[in-house]
Amino acid sequence: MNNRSIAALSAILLASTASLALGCMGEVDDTIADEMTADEMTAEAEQAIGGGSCTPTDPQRTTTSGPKTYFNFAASDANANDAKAFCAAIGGQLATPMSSAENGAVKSLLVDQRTFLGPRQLSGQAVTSAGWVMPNGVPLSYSAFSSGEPNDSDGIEDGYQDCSAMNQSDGSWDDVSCTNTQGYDWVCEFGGPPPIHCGGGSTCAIPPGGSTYGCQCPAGSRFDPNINACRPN
Ligand SMILES: [Ca+2]
Ligand SMILES: [Ca+2]
Repeated sequence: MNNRSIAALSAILLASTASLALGCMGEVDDTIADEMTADEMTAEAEQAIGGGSCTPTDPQRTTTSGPKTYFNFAASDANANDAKAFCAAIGGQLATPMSSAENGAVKSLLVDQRTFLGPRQLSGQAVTSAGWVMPNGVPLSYSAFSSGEPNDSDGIEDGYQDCSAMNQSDGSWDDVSCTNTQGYDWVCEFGGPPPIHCGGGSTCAIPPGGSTYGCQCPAGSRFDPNINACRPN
């Protein structure tokens, strides 16, 4: 959540508080209170602030291109599906260059031979070049596959290579397996504010029942994004 969002939320909470106060004084404007109590709004705000805004692993390198920020993570035993899930859990997506400038920004981050990217191929295609989409399912408007790629390894499309990776040597792409652990790095991209490093006694973790990382605080305290730290309840 950015500062503007926090300011807007604060304004809503203030308006709600004012309505409740007026309600106590016998006024009739309790519309907002009817829809959601102040406690419920506060709980919802804190939940929103805590989700999807941090990364549990520091990126190896970072850069920007236009409004996008890119984080390069070194892989241990991740495959392309793991990398996709990780980027989503920290509030971004696997890097999906949409121009030569963005492709160059991603290439500038690479420190190992291969790095997973976001483009992937829908299943059931007849040819190796068909059905390539961005992580949101929209067909690619830009690609930088090497000559002879995508080839599904042997030129016959049978779903073996339906994910993509960038070659460090020249920034070109190759289609690769989504499930094989290949020791590749991966780059996540963020269209808005990138995730932060949790500070002030907080830890970046996925809360029980959640799906995205957020700064979590020990019992008896809560995370305050304005100071990036835990403070007592
Ligand atoms: Ca394929
Ligand atoms: Ca290939």
